[in-house]
Amino acid sequence: MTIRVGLIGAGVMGSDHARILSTAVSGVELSAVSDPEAARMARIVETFGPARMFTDPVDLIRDGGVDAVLIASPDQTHGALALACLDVGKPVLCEKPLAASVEECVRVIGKEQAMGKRLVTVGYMRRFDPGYVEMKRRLDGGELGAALVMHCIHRNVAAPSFMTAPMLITNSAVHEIDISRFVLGREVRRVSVVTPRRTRLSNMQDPQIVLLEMNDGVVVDAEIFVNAQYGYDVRAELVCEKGSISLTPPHDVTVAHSGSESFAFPDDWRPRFALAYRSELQAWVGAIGSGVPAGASAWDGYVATAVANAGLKSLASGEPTEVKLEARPACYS
Ligand code: ISE
Repeated sequence: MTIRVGLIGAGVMGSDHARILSTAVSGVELSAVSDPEAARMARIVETFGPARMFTDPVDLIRDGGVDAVLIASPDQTHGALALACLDVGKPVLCEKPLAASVEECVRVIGKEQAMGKRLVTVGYMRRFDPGYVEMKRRLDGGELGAALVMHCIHRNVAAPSFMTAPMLITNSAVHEIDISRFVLGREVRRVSVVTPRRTRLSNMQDPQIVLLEMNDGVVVDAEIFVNAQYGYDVRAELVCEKGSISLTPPHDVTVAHSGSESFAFPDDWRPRFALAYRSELQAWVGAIGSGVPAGASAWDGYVATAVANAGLKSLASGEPTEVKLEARPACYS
């Protein structure tokens, strides 16, 4: 059976998802695309083959030729579009964040729970990155003892013009929020955002240090620096009682030349997490076929947004902020 996917959003991520779906994922066909800009839709159709074009994303969601929906539109549109997918009972992979507000996330969870069916997956692709998967496997194996501290680094080359200081948390640090929950298997109880000296190459608070206190006492520190200039660089080291587990940068070669050995950093997250994106999409398509969910759930999407929002309060107040979560519905355990 071929799953006909409708893609909402033909920007950077939408185009990349279109490429991966059309070239690297089996059992799927890109059947429709929606974007406010006709030229961007046309580029996807020209490059990746015939797909119907919709100006209104809700028309795409309701269309009989679309079995499942991939949302890659701007962050603030995610929640309403995910709800529209649930209205018609279609599986949806929603790019992170699930929704900008906690209230909207709660509406998605409530609706999914009432339907009695897991239809929403959130695109926290790092859960499919071989490095983080192995980090979790080694921690769960127990040979290194209990986790104590997780150090994370998340650096982008240069922030797009629409990026704001709060977005370092809601758009970038949400990945560390999600992946630390995934690796450690714990919830975040308190968030503090520390603001170091600012780079002169940006007019917002950049970098920021996001500190997550997990409910078993593990502390996660994440440096988020979105104008780091030199390359896209994501690192993590999990310090345990009897050793530590570090991600190794996934490059194909190192080059020895002129007295030094080096490797190249990617420009952004697409090459760095290429394998993760591909596995995430393949797992999503497989899960639609099998009915067994894979990847981050709507609950995970809700928690990431709730923790990020606590981070926003801490950024504004300078104080640590407690995270208060709803009770987890049984369908997400
Ligand atoms: C972007 O939206 C992403 O999701 C990337 O993975 C992240 O590294 C980047 O900081 C975000 O702006």
